Amino acid sequence: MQMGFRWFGEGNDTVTLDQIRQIPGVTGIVWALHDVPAGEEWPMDKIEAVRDQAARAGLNIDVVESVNVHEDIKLGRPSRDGYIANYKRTIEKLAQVGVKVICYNFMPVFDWLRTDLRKELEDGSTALFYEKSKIEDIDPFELVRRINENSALTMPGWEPERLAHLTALFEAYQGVTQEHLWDNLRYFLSEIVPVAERCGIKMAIHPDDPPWPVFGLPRIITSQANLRRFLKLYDSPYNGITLCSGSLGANPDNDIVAMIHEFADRIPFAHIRNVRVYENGDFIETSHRTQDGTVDIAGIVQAYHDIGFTGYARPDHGRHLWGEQCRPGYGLYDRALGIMYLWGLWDGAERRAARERKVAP
Ligand code: CS2
Ligand code: MN
Repeated sequence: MQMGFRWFGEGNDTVTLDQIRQIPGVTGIVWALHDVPAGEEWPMDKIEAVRDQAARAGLNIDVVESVNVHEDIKLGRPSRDGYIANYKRTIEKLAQVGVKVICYNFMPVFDWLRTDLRKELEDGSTALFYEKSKIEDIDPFELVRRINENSALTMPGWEPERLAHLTALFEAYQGVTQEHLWDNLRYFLSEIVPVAERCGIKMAIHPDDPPWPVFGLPRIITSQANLRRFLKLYDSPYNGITLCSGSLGANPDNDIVAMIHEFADRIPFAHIRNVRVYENGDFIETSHRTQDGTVDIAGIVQAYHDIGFTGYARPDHGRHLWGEQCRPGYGLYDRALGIMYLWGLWDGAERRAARERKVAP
């Protein structure tokens, strides 16, 4: 297991590369050009600038998260071919600087969706929170109307200045079913994966977060059965998964350990984090420790060890601790603590395996 740490770039992250290099066992950053809009080709000089910054800190740039997919590709619009051509050129450029894995997602309109970015936990720390009743069974056009009338009703991602843009996207997705989205994903993969194969880059789709449809928008990367279907859309080791325990774990029916075993050779990148799911379906992000949430993090790390996982991993969202001012979910402290917990589990698994090898006849 190779450990990375997400970094949003110089001037765009409260965490510095010097801090990251001091977290035990971290060998690389998980990075992206966050100022390049989805659909545009990444400029080589900007890619090289990140490569040089990371190299100065002794960190690799093997994993990119994310090269975002333009909505026209997800919608299957004729203009998708131009955006796909840009995507291919970005893959080729990333190969030139030694990138090994590209994470991306295929969620319409929103990336991760929460109702509160700083909900207080019992210990006074804060974390990302999802309140089901605020999102589910709500007509998005009705929500836009309500926020327009009373801006205090707003939620993360629904800031008044984004409402016109959101409305246009919701209109575009009307009538787009899950089956349409599967078709558009297949088309995208059939174009992209051959290029990735040629470049030696593994594509790794991130599951939908939360893993169910929201606001009437289709979502498909949500469960073990759907991941199986996804892998069959294009059968290649270069068409893989970013297995995110926190995203999938928001649905307690998802058995992450079983997924690690079933998809063992198709997981180039692991996101490991915990969530606590409440009986009413709300969930909050917690520390990475198994006992603090409902996701079996100890079992997950053991499963990665059992399959001989040599891919990349990172802690995922953390809580905001000790008064830290940071990007929601992406502070230094809780993710660094998370890494030490993950290494503790991993090293324990190594010791057990070595002992078992010794006593074996
Ligand atoms: C995060 C995502 O929600 C999560 O678990 O890891 O924000 C992730 O970074 C992107 O969806 C990947 O494209
Ligand atoms: Mn994730």
